[in-house]
Amino acid sequence: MITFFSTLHERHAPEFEFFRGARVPCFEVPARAAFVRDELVARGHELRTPAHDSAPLLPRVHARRYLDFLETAWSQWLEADSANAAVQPFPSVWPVRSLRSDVEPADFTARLGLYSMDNGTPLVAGTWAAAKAAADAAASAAALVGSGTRSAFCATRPPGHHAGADFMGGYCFLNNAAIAAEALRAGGCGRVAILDVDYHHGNGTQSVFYRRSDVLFASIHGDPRTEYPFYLGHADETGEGPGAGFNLNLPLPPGTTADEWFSALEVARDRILEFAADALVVSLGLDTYADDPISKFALHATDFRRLGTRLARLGLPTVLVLEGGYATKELGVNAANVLDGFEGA
Ligand code: OKP
Ligand code: ZN
Repeated sequence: MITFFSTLHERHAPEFEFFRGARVPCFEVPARAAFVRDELVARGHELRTPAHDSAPLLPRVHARRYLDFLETAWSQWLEADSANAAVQPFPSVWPVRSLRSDVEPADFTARLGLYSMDNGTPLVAGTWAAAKAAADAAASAAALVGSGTRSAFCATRPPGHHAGADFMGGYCFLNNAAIAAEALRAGGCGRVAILDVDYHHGNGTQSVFYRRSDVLFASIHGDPRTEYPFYLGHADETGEGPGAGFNLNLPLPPGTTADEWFSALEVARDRILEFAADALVVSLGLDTYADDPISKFALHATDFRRLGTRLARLGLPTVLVLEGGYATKELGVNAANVLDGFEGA
């Protein structure tokens, strides 16, 4: 499968995140994309450097002031104090209910909180370059698929599905799947389905399309009662206004087995077929893997081949974008198994 890959992902390499109040090494690391690239090359998949500029698409998904903040965040951080060059900024205060989010504070950390949903999404000097390259890959894959190629994959990081119109979170900055869907829409696809198979609910993607009927969002994920992102992803979230009925959440409990997971996939598949999508975007998280260090489903390497086969049987032009998956060494085999299952269907 033609796979879009840029070495610019390496520029997003934060050292640590917070876990239980302590600094721990990041789970979302550059080696993830390297393992995926190496396995795809070994199996004969074609790598391409993204050539489409996603800049015109970004405001269709994200708020202008959030994009402006993200693009210049590191220089703003250095302006606050030149000693910040060696420091990872983290938010420590957030505009929750009853606080104002319409006024940008002059304080950098307060602005970072305004544009963040958690303190688990470290930002570094190269974050914008890496996130923009991933968005460019999404735009490039959508352009290729929109012009008649059956499928394309984005072997990119950082991931995107937790990023909303005006916030980062969950290791995500720009919502690559939403950008791919918008690119397909702009290219003439009337109806686009997004299927999110990451272990974590794609709260950002859901929120971007929640009031729209032209983009269906369907997601299978760990129940938000116990799993990140906690505050979205319940089964009763079915869309609003013109989008009523165009959002499908299939939360599953920790410990869900592969057979149970594939039953949920059939429910999602039926809804996508009923929707009569013209194209499919897959938020391909591989953290449903049994040995994933932060997730609690039990899919194995062969299940990812089965997933690829099921995705292909939808019979739709398909863009796949990498989301999570933190069993880093196994990530390449698991991702390549999805692509090979798809192409072998
Ligand atoms: C991103 B994606 C674990 C902290 C978990 C949030 C998880 C983000 C997952 N120590 N932080 O959906 O794979
Ligand atoms: Zn995830």
